Amino acid sequence: KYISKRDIGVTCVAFSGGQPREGVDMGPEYVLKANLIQQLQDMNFNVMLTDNKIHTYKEFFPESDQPIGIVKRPRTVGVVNKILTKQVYSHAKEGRLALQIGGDHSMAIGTISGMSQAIKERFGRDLKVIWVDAHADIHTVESTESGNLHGMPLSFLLGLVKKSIEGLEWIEPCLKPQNLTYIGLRDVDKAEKEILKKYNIKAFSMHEIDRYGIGQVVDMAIDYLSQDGDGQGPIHLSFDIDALDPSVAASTGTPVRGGLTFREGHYICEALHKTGRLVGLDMVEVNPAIGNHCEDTVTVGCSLIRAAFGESLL
Ligand code: 4U7
Ligand code: MN
Ligand code: MN
Ligand code: MN
Repeated sequence: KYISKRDIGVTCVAFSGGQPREGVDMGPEYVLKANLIQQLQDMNFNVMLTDNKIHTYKEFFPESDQPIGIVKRPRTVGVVNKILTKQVYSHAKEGRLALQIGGDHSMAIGTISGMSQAIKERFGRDLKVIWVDAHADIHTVESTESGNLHGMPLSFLLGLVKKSIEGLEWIEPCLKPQNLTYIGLRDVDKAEKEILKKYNIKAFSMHEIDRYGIGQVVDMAIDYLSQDGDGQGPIHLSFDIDALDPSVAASTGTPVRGGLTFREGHYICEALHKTGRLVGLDMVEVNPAIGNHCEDTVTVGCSLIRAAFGESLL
């Protein structure tokens, strides 16, 4: 309804500047080598790769990017996301489904900024976001203890801090707290818990998944995001591979035990496809340099993407 069902714009974000570990910038290369584009074409999609290449954005990195307070690489994260915003915007504006392969999760600043702007212009509506992650990624520049921007994208998108920092001032708050829902949380810092409470943000942690099962949790998440207008507003899925249990996806920078099973992760993607409301997907934090069998994590990433775009089991 919102977007062409058969055209996908893929943006490869070979970026690691939002966190300290090397290798997450190789995520896109490995996912493409695992044949994702062909797999999507075999599902009858027209696939357009942004600029026909994997973006490192390195030509745009500032020469010096000293920490501001403890926040690391703010100008680099800023400039990459500014470009990524335009890339995602131009796919969504043309009516393509937008798939972003990461890369660390700071890239959601750009993917959601670009997508929400396009959705606003095309349909006059707000974008809804489902954030699948072990972590809440909602620290502000004031509350962060690590200084890593992959733990902060949502605070910028929600506009939680009035005073921004150099390189990141351009970000427009484009997401309302009531349009965000989490699934899979299990490693949330104290300051983040306070933010979730203060803004009354809906979250389904692993505890709720144990209690109700993934089927009901996904229903509740979608129902929660269906309370305005015709109840059919477009949804963006930001999927951090560390939401999955480390036994399923070990090659990631911040693994946390007690995560989603292979099937629970796929179920989320399948159910969102079935809504017909999915307009954008980020698959992030795959780090092929971590662990001995990174192909396993890469393969799961590819199959989650196919599930979200409608690969059927039968
Ligand atoms: B990811 C953390 F302290 N909260 O702020 C932080 F636990 O995108 C982790 O979800 C952030 O992988 C993880 O650094 C960011 C930490
Ligand atoms: Mn995470
Ligand atoms: Mn994350
Ligand atoms: Mn992580």
